[in-house]
Amino acid sequence: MEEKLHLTIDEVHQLAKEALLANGFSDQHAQAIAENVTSGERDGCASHGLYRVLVCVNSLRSGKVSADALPIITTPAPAIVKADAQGGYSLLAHRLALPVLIEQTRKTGIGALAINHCLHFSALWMDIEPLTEAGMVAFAFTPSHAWVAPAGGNRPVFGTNPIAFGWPRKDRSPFIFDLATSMVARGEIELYRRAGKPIPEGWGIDAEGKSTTDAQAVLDGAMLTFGGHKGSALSAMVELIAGPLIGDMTSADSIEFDKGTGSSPRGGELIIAIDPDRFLGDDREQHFSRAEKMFTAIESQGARLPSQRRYQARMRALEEGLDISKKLYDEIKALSYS
Ligand code: NDP
Ligand code: PYC
Repeated sequence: MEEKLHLTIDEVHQLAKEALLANGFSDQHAQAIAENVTSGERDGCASHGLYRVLVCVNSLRSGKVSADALPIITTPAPAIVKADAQGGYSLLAHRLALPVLIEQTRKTGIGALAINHCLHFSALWMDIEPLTEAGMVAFAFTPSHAWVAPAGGNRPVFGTNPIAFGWPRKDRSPFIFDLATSMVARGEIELYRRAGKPIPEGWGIDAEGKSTTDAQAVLDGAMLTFGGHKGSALSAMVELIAGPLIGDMTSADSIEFDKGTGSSPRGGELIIAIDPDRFLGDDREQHFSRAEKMFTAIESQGARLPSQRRYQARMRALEEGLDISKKLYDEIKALSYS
């Protein structure tokens, strides 16, 4: 049984921020990253929680990410916002560009934010939740590193390429799903490897193309898409719309840039926001009540909505704090002294 430590949410944030600052990240970047990984840990998303501090520091030490880049935000067209992260992590660029995206989308009804030239490690639900809080429908996409074989193939082409979608709900937490187009996020397989546990059958293949439950063999071989050819098509879409369309790298470009350092993927992220008021005007309530009927129909048969697990974990963590792996805690603490 893995040894755990009980921490408050503030202590988790402090642990992350101290390690990031000690390794040279500017206060703005350290704050944005620490807030993000703390939210991941709080919401029960361990693959995109504190564990990512190790990857961020490795990326910095490998010279793959800027510690203090100041993003440049521009609006080249009324519905287009661009955030050039200048080689830093995406999160500060997202933070600075978000109010601009919301303002533009209120004017135009639909708006797109391209975050470019960034390193990206984070869960996408965090990038769209603030848009749903502003009453908007939102989508987010990002490629990663080429780790995933296309359906019918056996060599990596795609990243784990997540897609997130958010729908605002009156007086309730938003409907959000956020899913890798691979069977699982790579971070999940990394957590199995760290725990020395076999992964479920079907998540990936080894370097010879054979199915395996050995986490390391899949990390060295290829991950598989979810839903066979359907996940493969969606993954290709993410490569295209959050790569070439916005003038940025594909997952294949990103892994080449990485040069085997194990750093976070480099590339872009596309976020699309829609203001329902521009479609519906005064009829919003009437039409949104139909959405609520659909959510009720799902839940009334015992099925759950995506994100419900996260929201429950969030409530628990806010009330009781969090149990953190002691091994991970020690590794992050050690980053400040090594
Ligand atoms: P999961 O397969 O665990 O979950 C995907 C989605 O399905 C979540 O919204 C989840 O909600 C929901 N869900 C899970 N089980 C059920 C169920 N039984 N009924 C209804 N809904 C369900 O996540 P992934 O492994 O696909 O991805 C994990 C994270 O990794 C994502 O946040 C993603 O953004 C991130 N990621 C980031 C990448 C990057 O490059 N930055 C690359 C790849 C992934 P809930 O959370 O409530 O369980
Ligand atoms: O877990 O697949 C993943 C991932 C890639 C980049 C950030 N997370």
